Amino acid sequence: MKKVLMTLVTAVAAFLAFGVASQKPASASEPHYIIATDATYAPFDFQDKNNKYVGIDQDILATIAKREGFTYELKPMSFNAATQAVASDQADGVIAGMSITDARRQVFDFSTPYYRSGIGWATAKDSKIKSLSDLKGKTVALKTGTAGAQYAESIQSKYGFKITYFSDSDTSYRDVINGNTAATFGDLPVLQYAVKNGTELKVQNPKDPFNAGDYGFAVKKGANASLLAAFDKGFAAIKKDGTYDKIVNKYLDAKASTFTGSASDNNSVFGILRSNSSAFWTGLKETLYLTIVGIVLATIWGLLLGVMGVAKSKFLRGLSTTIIYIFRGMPMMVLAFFIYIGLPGVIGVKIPAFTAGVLTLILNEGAYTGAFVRGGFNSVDAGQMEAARSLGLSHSKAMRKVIIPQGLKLMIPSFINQFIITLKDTSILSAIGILELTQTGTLIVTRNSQGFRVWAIIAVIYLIVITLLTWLSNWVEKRTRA
Ligand code: ASN
Repeated sequence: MKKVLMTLVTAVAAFLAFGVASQKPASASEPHYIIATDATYAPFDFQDKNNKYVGIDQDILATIAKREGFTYELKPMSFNAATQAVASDQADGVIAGMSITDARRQVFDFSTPYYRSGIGWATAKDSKIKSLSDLKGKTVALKTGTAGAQYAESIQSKYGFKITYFSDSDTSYRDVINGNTAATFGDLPVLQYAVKNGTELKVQNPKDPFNAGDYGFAVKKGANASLLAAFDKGFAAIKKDGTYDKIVNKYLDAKASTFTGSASDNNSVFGILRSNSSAFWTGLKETLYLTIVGIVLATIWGLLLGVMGVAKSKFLRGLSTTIIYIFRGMPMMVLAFFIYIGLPGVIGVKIPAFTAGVLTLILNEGAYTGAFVRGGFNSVDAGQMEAARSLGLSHSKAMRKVIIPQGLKLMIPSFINQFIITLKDTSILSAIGILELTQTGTLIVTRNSQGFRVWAIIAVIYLIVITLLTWLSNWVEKRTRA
């Protein structure tokens, strides 16, 4: 038991060290920052056909960083998670077409305003809805945590509509187009760019946005003053020398196909696979990496919890039951947000997304493993223990030599099941910005709007990997039986 515990502690320590080390250290001459973004927000932040982060925001940031001599690592996630990451010190700044509002000024310091925006609302092209009053009794699609959502919430009771939330703009647009919801509220320039490039929506207030305002780059209030100052300084310079206008025009004047690729790249499963092969591959590698590390560490932790669950000591049994109870009862997404967004604010240490993801897997999957391991040991016939003890074996020796080997065999199918669940659960970790397979799919869909094909491809990739994992597990099972 002690040995297992030591192995676990060492593995976790090594792993955490790796996570921290993989963050590029800041050098004295070139400060390094982590910048959160919402990479589903064309024309401001999105991935182009080469899976490179582009857009007005991204070009502005890259140009300013070069001018002002800082480097950064981008963390793409939902807008809501991106702002929370900055508020909890997980990221140093956020650039995401973020409206400067009074409420946000309580939490963030904003740069010089860099783009005029405001809230628009849109319906399906052929919708009969013409005014906000027509929304009575209907449902509108909103993007969580955005200024557009806040505006719609503020007029909800006046106009009597219901609300459904999504974590990215494209999904809310699709929901309206598919007829599930009647309208969506969002930033006018983003809606207009989508419509211009073929999204079948009708913007109802193209000339007069609600709550007109500006976008700003943001850092946590009172923190990262030098990053904000560098941004402002660089911004003033690129505004003056015309670079800013060039960047804006590059995106507003261009056809989306410049960034999204040709029709043949997007109109067939084969085309999508070919043009995004490196993105799919990178996403798959991340999923596999998370799965392997997650399975190994969660299994060790689960075995430990299971053994504790059948220990002689009442305290150890109680501890195991409590840990299993807490982490099995907590939705995995909540746990991931708690570790990634909640914890760093309290302990004052940045937790890299990958580390947070693996900790989530260890705690969640480990709890399930612990429960079936405990059950497996308990289901070994009580007579076996009695027989072993009557032969003079101590309790711990009887456990090690008689109960555990038999119990483990009983548990093999449960282990295989849990490995498959772990693989699938890694997709939940896309919410904290880990660029695994599911997040890769989201970024591709927001660019090419080919939801059916892209999600079919992703589903098939998961199925293939799960099949391989099942084969491997069954092979191992047969060997252990032999
Ligand atoms: N425009 C949104 C806001 O400021 C941000 C976004 O959706 N990326 O709330």
